[in-house]
Amino acid sequence: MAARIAIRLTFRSPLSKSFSSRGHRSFQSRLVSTTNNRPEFFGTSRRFMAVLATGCGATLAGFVSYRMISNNVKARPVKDSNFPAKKGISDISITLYQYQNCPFCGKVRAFLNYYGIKYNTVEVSPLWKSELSFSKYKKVPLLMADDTQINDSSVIISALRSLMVGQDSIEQILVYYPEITTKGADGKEQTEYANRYFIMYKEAIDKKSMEQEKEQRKWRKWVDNSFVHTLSPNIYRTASEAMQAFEYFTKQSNVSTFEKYSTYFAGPVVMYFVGKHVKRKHNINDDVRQAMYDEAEKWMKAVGKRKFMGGSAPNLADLAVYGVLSGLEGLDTFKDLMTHTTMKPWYNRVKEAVQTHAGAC
Ligand SMILES: N[C@@H](CCC(=O)N[C@@H](CS)C(=O)NCC(=O)O)C(=O)O
Ligand SMILES: *[C@@H]1O[C@H](CO)[C@@H](O)[C@H](O)[C@H]1NC(C)=O
Ligand SMILES: *[C@@H]1O[C@H](CO)[C@@H](O)[C@H](O)[C@H]1NC(C)=O
Repeated sequence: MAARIAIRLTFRSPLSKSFSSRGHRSFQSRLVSTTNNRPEFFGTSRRFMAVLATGCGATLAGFVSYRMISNNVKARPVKDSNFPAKKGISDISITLYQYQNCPFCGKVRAFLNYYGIKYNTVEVSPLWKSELSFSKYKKVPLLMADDTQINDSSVIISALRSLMVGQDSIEQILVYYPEITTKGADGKEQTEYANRYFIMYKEAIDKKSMEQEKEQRKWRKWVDNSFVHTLSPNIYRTASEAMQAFEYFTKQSNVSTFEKYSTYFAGPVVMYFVGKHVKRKHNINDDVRQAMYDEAEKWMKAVGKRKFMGGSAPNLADLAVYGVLSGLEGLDTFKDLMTHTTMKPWYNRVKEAVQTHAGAC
């Protein structure tokens, strides 16, 4: 019985669910709208303005506006009238709930480390997730900014970046990323966040910066929707690689003895099949290594002659690609990726920038 539970629950452990739950969904037509206390804020087909700027203390000029993802989107309830005054990111106590090897968590850590933001981590145990008992949202990463809970890696990054470049408080910024509850084909409710790749600037920027923002959004989205899905079937490609991955992952994260034990034995076998399942689901080429190399080269081609996609410094897309890979160092998948693609010099540049907190200002 214990073994069966372990197998069932292990199926939902670090990499599995994330990789298998992200199909192409259109939530346009299946919205279960939440209540809307401030129709003027996210009125149906109303445009709202996001004014864009670049990095730390850049020059500002110009505007961009965009539509909400769907005309049906309703904002979640907004606290009435006044938001608390803005607290800067260095005055906020940040706690990241994570799995050490979850690619989405690696992305958030890369972001926090690069900008030199101080934070604590809480390692969530993949089997029982007791550390998340306070939350209805049960995935990692989940971040607490003082008492405010932020869910989803890309929302966390966009919201914290918006806090760094704008004048709004974190509470106010989160209004721009409304929760959208959708019903999947299977009838299950799912939570998505609107605008998750948008940075909400409060100042204007020039046309060139606007293009750069657009490119950054495109590739951040590619990381979540494409790149990450080519990694998992590689990690668990063969039974022995699956075993290697589990040894590596259990060594890195501090799960309790029982969990470690059951994860260790049930894990590789289950994950081997998860690898196969994810592959089918996302229609990845038969040669999963090649599929991963191909995606990696797409990224390198997009970076082109630049040092980083962000130019002389990494942008959020650079940090995202680096972040999802950083948890895999030490695995064959990672070594093969570095030797069979042109990625290595770029990867090491980002790594250096992240580890030296080069974005701190
Ligand atoms: N869209 C989410 C995906 C997060 C996600 O799927 N996380 C996985 C771990 S890598 C998870 O918590 N899955 C649920 C589980 O383990 O039960 C994000 O970007 O943060
Ligand atoms: C995160 O999820 C929780 C539910 O557990 C919800 O109460 C909270 O508002 C969400 N945070 C954001 C910023 O949407
Ligand atoms: C695991 O525990 C060890 C020692 O108790 C600690 O040094 C290490 O940072 C922990 N790792 C994680 C991922 O929490």
